[in-house]
Amino acid sequence: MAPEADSGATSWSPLVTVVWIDGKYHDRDTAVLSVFDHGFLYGDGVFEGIRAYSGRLFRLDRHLDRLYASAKAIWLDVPLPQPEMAALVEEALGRSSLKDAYLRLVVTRGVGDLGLDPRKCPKPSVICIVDTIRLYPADRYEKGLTVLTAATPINHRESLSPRIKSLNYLSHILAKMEGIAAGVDEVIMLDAGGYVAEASGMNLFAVSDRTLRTPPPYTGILRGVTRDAIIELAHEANYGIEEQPLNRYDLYTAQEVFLTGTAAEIVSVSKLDGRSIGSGTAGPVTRDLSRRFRALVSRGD
Ligand code: PXG
Repeated sequence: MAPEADSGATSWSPLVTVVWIDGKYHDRDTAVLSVFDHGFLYGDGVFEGIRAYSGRLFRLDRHLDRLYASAKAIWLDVPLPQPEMAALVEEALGRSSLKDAYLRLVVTRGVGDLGLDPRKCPKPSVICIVDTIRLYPADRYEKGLTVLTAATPINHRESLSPRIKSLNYLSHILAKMEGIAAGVDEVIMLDAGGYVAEASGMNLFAVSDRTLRTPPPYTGILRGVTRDAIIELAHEANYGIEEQPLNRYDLYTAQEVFLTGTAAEIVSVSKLDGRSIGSGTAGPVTRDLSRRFRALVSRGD
């Protein structure tokens, strides 16, 4: 696929935000979608959030594998093969002057009629946004986040599976709003059975005695690309890893708790539901894994 240039995107201009929509490039102001797109009308679609470090996309293939799996699960045919999607994402990044970037890749059911019947949407929409993201102020990476357990659980795994990275984030947004209303930085969500699931857009780890514990994806959480990278790094560093269901007690009594995600990277939890976790600042294992993660992303593998 050779996407055509559009809307003043000349090769020499210092572009920052770049948006590719169904074959055309736009800047932030001209990047618009139809109000009849079912991604907008019904949240009918899937997405990925991908980071680039020094101009290199971090684990693009893993993100694309998950995107195509999410699409399969919602019975959506992505209108271009995975290698072409990879080339398009690389090209969109190259169009931006950003070297450290955050990319949002979205595939929706496409433009249709009112009425949720997806047969009225002949062509899925594909969108790739190249921009930046910052979830927390820099000092939170030193001090850790204050966190609350939200009353809103994640979706049931047999309803809208949390393993699908879909455009339906309402339960996570409602949980996030509970945290905002309570004046904390972040929330932890439980699953329908009361086990600890994940944060509003991050996976979670508890650390005690050099062993990391984290919920397994099959119980119904998103299998994070950052989570997998941390598990690999922890193996290399000879930490124990246990993927097992956790409850709040396990977090309250852990020496360290940290969260992982593409946008947030690795950030520790200093307080959960009023209890200080460990020393109350980023602990030694979290710091060690953060250092290793920085080295990994700068190596780019
Ligand atoms: N759980 C959920 C529900 C997520 O949405 C993660 C875990 C972490 O997965 P990765 O693959 O990123 O390690 C996510 C990812 C945002 C934002 O805009 C959210 C995510 C990723 C990027 C940006 O808040 N969520």
